[in-house]
Amino acid sequence: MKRFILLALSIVLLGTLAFAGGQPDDGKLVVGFAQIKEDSPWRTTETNSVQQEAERLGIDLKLSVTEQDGQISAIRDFIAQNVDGILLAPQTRSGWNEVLGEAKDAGIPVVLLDRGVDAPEDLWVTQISSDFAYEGREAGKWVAERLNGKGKVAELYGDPAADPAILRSEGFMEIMAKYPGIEVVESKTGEWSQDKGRQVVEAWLAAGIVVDVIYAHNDGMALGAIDALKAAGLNPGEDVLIISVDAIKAAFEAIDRGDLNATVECSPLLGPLGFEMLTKAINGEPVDKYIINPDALYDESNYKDHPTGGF
Ligand code: GYE
Repeated sequence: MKRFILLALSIVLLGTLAFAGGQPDDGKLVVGFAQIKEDSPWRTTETNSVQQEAERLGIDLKLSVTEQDGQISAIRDFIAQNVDGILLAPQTRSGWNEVLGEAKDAGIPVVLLDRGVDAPEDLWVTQISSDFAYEGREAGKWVAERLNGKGKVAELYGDPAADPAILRSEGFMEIMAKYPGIEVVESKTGEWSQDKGRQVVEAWLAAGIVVDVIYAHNDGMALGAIDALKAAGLNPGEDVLIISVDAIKAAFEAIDRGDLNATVECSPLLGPLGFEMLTKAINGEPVDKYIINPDALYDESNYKDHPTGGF
């Protein structure tokens, strides 16, 4: 009988040790990914990039896809599960200080994907993203050249609280300020979505607002603008020029049809860099605070040169 009790106790003890820290100790890294809930090809491509890289590396990925409040809850769940690291695509710039402080106190490194936050830099390892102000400046230079320095522009804004929208607008306006003959007559959020982008342009048309160019912070809203212009009997890409950002496949298809004029690339393929930097941080190795993906502008003249035909 004594032997049986000893055997039972040793099994319980071994089992407990094996699950120390709340995870099966199979040697696999466990990473939580707090992704933004957003119905867009860009976001889906980014999620797939992270999932495929986790599979390739044999990492146990806990994926959560929610609005920002849900992202904060998800990070707290990841901390409770004692994950080894966290990937976060922060929906907006603010509201992260407390939960990122909790992750830091728990000794869990956080890598920011595709957007920045206004939280102190010691609360996160690195931001891996495009240079959004550069994207805005490139779009502004293209518009100035196409308008020959004179005309009216309307801006379809992303989420006004989101890092890429704020910086894409700042970069664009920095260039527009150099051309007194160009007037930005409208700027309204299309909330990153094709449907909302369409609604905004429909309202501009109904109000009799006439512009030469629409600058959209992402391809989704640009596609909505195209829908609205066509419904009004106008020729997008001719009557009204359209430039956007992201370089998703649908944007290149629209350029091919003559509906869209240009898009500035913004790569969503952040999985490999995300895990490379998170693994370095987990191993206590130094990581640059900002890791910027290079971007390029594609228009009618060079879109067929894109290596993959868009994301
Ligand atoms: O440009 C847009 C999505 O954060 C850079 O998010 C990303 C942006 C991207 O809504 O399509």
